[in-house]
Amino acid sequence: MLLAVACGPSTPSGGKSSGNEKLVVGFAQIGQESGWRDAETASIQFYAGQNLDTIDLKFADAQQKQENQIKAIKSFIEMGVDVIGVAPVVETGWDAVFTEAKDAGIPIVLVDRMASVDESLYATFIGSDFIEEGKNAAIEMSALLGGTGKIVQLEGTVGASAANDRKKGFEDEIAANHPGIEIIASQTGDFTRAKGKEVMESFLKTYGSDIKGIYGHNDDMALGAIEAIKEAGLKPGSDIVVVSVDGVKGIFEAMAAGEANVTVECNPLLGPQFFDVCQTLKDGGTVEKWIKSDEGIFRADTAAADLPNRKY
Ligand code: GYE
Repeated sequence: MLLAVACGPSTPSGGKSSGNEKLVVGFAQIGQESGWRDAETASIQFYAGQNLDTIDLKFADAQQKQENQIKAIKSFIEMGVDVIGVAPVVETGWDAVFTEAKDAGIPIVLVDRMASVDESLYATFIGSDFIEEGKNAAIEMSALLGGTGKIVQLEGTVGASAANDRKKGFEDEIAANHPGIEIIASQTGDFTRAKGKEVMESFLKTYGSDIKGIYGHNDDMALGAIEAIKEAGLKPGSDIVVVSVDGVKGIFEAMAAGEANVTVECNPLLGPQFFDVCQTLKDGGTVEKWIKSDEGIFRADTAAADLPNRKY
C-alpha cells in the first residue's frame, strides 16, 4: 500500500506534490505534557479520522524533545507530504529544518506555539495571543488580591513561546499597573502537573503562608500546585488564590470546588482549522500569517454552570 502511494503518478496541479490525491499532512506534536496538549492531539486525530477519504495524517509524538520534532520534520520532507504542521516545543533552533522544508516546496504551519524564524520560513501561525493571556491573568490576580500581595509564578517549558510570552504579558502588566503585587518567586514546572506540584512544594517550604497567589502558565501546573497547597494545610482558592491559563475541565472542577479562582482560556481544538489551512496551501491559496483563536476568561462563580459546556 505504501509502495503504491510512493510510486503513484504525481497530481497534475503543478508545483510539488505528494503524488497522492489525498491531502497528506505530517504533524510533529510536542508530546503529552498536559490535558491541553491531549485535547489538541485528539482534535487533530479525530478530524483526520473522520475524513479518511481525503486526509492522510502522519503523526509524530516528540516526547517534548526538539531533536525528535526535527527528526520527524525531516522524515515528512523525505516522504514528500503536502504540508507539515509543527507545535514548536521551544522558539529557537528551527531555521535549518524549516529551510529544508522550504527548499523541498513544503509549507510549514506553526500550530499553537510560535517559532522565532524569518516570516518566509512558515506559512502561518494558528494560535493564541500569549502576551494578552498573561496580561489578563495579571489583571485577574490583582483584582482577586485587592491590588496587594506576594505571589509566585509557575512558568511553562523553558524557551517555549507560550511560557516566554505568558510571563512577559503578566510581568509587564503587574509592573505597569499593579504596584502592590510582588512576584517573590518564579520557576519552571515544564507545563506538567507533577512538576507544578514539586515546584510549589519548594515555594511553600521557603515562603509558607506569605504566598497569597499563584499564577500558573497552564492549568495542569496549577492543579499540581493545588495539591501541594492542600498538603501544606492551606486552602487553595482562598488562603492562596489560583490563576492559570488553558481552561481544561480539571480546573473548572477545581473552581467549582472553590479551590481555584480564574482560568484564561486557550483553545486547543484546532484540528478543523488546521486541516482547512493545509488544504488551502495544497491548492496553492494564501492564508493569513496569524490565525488567532477566539477565547474568554472564566471565573469560579460560574464554573459549575460552565462545566457541562466545556469540550476539553
Ligand atoms: O497552554 C499548555 C501546553 O502551547 C498553548 O502548551 C500551548 C501550551 C498550553 O502544554 O498547557
